[in-house]
Amino acid sequence: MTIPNTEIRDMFDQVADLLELKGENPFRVRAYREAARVISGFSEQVEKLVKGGGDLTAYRGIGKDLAGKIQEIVETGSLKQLEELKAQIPESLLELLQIPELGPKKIAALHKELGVKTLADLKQAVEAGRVSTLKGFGKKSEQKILESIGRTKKAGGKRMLISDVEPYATALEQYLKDQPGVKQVAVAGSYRRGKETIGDLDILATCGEGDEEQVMDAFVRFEDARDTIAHGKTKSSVRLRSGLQVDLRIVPEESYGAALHYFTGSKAHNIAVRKLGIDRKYKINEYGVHDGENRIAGRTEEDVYAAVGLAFIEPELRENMGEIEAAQENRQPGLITLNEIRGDLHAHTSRTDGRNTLLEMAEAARDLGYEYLAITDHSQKVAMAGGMTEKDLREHMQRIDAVNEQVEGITLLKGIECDILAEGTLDLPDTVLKDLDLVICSVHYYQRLSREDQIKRVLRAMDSPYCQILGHPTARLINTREPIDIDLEKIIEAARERGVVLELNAQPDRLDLPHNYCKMAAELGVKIALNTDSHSIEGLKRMKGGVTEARRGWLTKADVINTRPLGDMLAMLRKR
Ligand code: DGT
Ligand code: CA
Ligand code: CA
Ligand code: ZN
Repeated sequence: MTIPNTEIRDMFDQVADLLELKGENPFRVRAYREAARVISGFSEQVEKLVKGGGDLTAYRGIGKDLAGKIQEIVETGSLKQLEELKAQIPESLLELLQIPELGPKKIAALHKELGVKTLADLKQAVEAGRVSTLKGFGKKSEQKILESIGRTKKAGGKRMLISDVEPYATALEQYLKDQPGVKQVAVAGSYRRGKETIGDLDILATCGEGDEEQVMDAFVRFEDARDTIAHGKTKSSVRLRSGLQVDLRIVPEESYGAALHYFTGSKAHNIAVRKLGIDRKYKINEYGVHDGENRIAGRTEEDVYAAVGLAFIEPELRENMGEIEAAQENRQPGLITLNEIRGDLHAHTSRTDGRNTLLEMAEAARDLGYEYLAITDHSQKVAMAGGMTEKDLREHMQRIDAVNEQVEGITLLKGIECDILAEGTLDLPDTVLKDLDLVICSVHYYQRLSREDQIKRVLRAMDSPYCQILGHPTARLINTREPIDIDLEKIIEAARERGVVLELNAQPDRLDLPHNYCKMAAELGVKIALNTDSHSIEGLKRMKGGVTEARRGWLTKADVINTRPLGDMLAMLRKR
């Protein structure tokens, strides 16, 4: 593994940024800036210098303390101080550094004086004219900040949804596999871990000796590539027309497993694995696991894990959220798979805001091999989606009965997605809810209530014996809308007490309940319903993305109610 000077420089710059955001002593901040500057002026590789036993303190601007930190970076690939700082400061605050008008000092002031935590907060504060009331900001700078916020979004500053990235990843993988000389191809990085959003694609390949150049040439000629950012023999990068950056690395076959492991990440997982190596006096990098001069593993990921006493760890678990300990103790979860899903419990039809009829939805679900599909159209409050009154719903229930008579091989369940009103009451009377097979309760309006009012409202809804599933619990829309301000730990606890099932909504921009809370819920014995919330027959196929999020949340078949046959599934719903 080599660490380029630029990477060391960036780490020190980040430390300086973060210290400044924390309002630390300006002299300390300046020392790190100076170190970054000195390193970027080096003409030789810092790593080589350190490994060759060179004395860094001989350089101006580098004292004993910094020399020690450089050594740490060269030896471990990371800097503990930086990781600790990152953990202390909300990630959203770092986004603000994208605004050219704002340095860390100004961001710290915005945070302290106005409570600004995100770009969205900043926009609000500017629009309300609050920013110009602060020292160091004027009306003019307010205007500039507003323009910059607009640009960060448009310039593709946003991470792409994994569902939007998937077609590119699949096409590129196939395209590379089709090139002469290519042996193995894998898309690594956050994509392989199944993260909700993707920063860039990291592709690895192996090929015959001497074929590297033509493979790289083919890569930069990929028809959807807009710009070539770098074009080398072992590493190239392109930007696609969508703005997505793609890196391709060609690695030796004996290093393929080590490289796949390294570039799959996450970084936190890699650091933890490397630590296990250090305990055994091994050095682990993207070329292999080394015992002194000997490479003892690297061809496959399994070998890499085995070298440090671990069973293979599924990519979706690699977030350093306990997977290392689980693999050491051989208590890894048997992660849920798509083919274990027996039905879908949240679907809309053309009666409200869906595109397809009951019959079309039923046949499509049957063709997916499902045993059941719950029809859960909207209740009256959601008027713009054609939400139903009690009378409407009773008519709809009759139509569902009729389709059940007509279609073989699938059972439609009579359900509703009942809106949770502002005060936490349900949008339809108990008299009709009691006649349904299944009731999902969801928040659609009043998303900006205070934390206190929001939790009170949702808990009240959950108190109703008819609330069997809590739909999309945070109401977040990834990249578009923040989650409602609510204490999810309390919601999970309440679900446990009342026997309410929590939904993991599989819509690509929802993925709600988020994976870390899925894990928490399952640990407390709260069951999950994995639903597409589809509004069309195509939407029913979105289950796969939900399964990925479920896997990231450590869920097994046993945690998810719609892996069960119909009777068993219904028996797991709250009695009323
Ligand atoms: P992204 O692209 O932001 O969605 O997230 P990733 O996880 O794909 O991150 P990326 O593309 O920056 O790097 C790919 C993988 O390479 C990352 O998951 C772990 C590994 N990696 C990158 N930088 C470092 C590093 O400084 N130290 C270690 N240990 N691993 C790193
Ligand atoms: Ca990436
Ligand atoms: Ca990358
Ligand atoms: Zn819905």
